Amino acid sequence: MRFIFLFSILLLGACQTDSPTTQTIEMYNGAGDMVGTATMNEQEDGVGIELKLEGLEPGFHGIHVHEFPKCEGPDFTTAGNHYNPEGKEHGLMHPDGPHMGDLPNIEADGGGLVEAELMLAGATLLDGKNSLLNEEGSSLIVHEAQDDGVTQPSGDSGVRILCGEIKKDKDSGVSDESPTDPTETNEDQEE
Ligand SMILES: [Cu+2]
Ligand SMILES: [Zn+2]
Repeated sequence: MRFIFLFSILLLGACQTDSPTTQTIEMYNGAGDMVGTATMNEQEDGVGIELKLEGLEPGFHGIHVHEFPKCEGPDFTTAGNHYNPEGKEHGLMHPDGPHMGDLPNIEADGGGLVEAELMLAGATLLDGKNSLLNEEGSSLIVHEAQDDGVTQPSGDSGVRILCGEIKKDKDSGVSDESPTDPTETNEDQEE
């Protein structure tokens, strides 16, 4: 019993450090409201993404990692193109694809909620050619429509509606313009 207790403390401790192998991204809509999170985990074959979102239109939405860690609403064009370090074509069904940042569509339920686990094959949060944290980082973008998996350059997935910045040092780039968000209290200090 005591061992299990100690073990869970250790686990908790591991979650609280800002380890480069786990990172929680805050997702914002075009109006600047935080509408969910994406927790990225380093795994053997890539980066796992645990997604929790609210307030989406029910149905399918394209989602990709884009090349710059810059989410300026309302259109998020500052995030650049899809993350594509290997110079491939867009689309999970494209014969010369996909971009490393391409992900399967997510589906929002009737209440606009998304809970999904995705895998970004071949990517890493550690150092390396395919690191999501190269240069200054990258970003995670959700689109209005679904990604058809073949059309260039973005699967005909429509405008960008949500954006979250993936950065090496999350605290250094915090914008003063962001509205104060009650969910942004320091979770690290919670017990
Ligand atoms: Cu995209
Ligand atoms: Zn793409």
